[in-house]
This record gives sequence, C-alpha cells and structure tokens, in this order.
Amino acid sequence: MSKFEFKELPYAFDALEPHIDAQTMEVHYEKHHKGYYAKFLKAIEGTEFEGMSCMHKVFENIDKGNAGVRNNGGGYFNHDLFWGSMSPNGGGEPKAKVLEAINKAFGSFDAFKEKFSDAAATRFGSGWAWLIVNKAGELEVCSTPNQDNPLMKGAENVGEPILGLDVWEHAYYLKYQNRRPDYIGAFWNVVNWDAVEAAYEKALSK
Ligand code: MN3
Repeated sequence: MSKFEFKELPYAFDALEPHIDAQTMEVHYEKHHKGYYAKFLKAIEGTEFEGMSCMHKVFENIDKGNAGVRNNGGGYFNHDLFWGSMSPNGGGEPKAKVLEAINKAFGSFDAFKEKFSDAAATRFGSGWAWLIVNKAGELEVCSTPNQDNPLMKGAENVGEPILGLDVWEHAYYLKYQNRRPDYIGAFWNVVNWDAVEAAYEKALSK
C-alpha cells in the first residue's frame, strides 16, 4: 500500500501566516486531508483500484469506482497538490518557463491571475480552481466541483494540474468567513512558483 502514502506537510502549520492561519492549516491537514486518505484506502479495499500503480491510473478509471473512491481519492490527491502549491517563501512571479507559457496562453501574468481568481470565486459551492497543462501542452484555467479534478475521466477540462486552489469553506472559513475573494487574494502571496515550474516541466515530459 506504500504507493498511496500520506505525505508530511512540507512546512509548519503556522508557516503560511498571516495568509493562511495555523488553525485552518492544522484542521485542514490533520482532519480533512487525513480523513479523505483513510476513507480512500477503505474504499479501494478489495477492488481493482487497490492494485493500481498511482493516482493517475485511479482517475483514468474513476468511472468504474463508486462515490467513495471518487470523492476520497480526489480529496487525498488534490490536497497533496494544494500543500505543494504553497510555500512560506512563495508569492511573487512565476519562474521563466511557466511565465512564458502563461504569457502565451493568457496574455499576461495579471490576466492569468484574474482568470484563475475568477474561476475560484465563481465555483458555486465546494470545489477547486486549477491551472492545467492540456493534451496540446498548453496552459488552461478551469475549476471542478467537490473533490473532482482534471485528471478524472469525463472531466470538462482534461489535463495535468500544476497549481490548485481549494475553495471549500473549510479551507478559509475560520479566518475569512464568507469572504472567499479575500482568501483567493491572499493565496497569491504564498504560491510556490518553484513547485509549479517543476510540475510544468514534468507534465510536458509525459
Ligand atoms: Mn480541503
């Protein structure tokens, strides 16, 4: 079962203060994320998913699973990507290759930020905003409901996610209450562009 591991948070709970508060980080990681992971392992027990080599395979075959595999598998994977999308040394501008691709796809970094923020703000209810590398190797912004992601078979926008933002209320309510746009605005101060650059290069090499 080691291929589906529960990774350590790459920084302390209070490392992203004041943008993401310590209490939210702790509950989000220890309760929500860990809960999805435990329920995912339970949901795949004795099924064909148990033998799959990675989450990408799980998502390619998600239509063969039940809601437990989909929701908890998504929750497990999406949060891993989310923690890696942020860093106490984050913020600023994207690194060279991603910046070039962003300029090509969206015109400018500001135009991209606006599009991504809009996708995050207008996702009704719970879900995620994503920056993905599509099949043509181009960048796209999209959002998904619940714990879905762009790797899941049947997704509206298909691609490899390289940046993800959790817009479930549990991700921001303690600090921002109903002010989701403030939380989205704060996110830009902690985006880990080194990780996004690495994920972009990895996605292109596939
Ligand atoms: Mn969450």
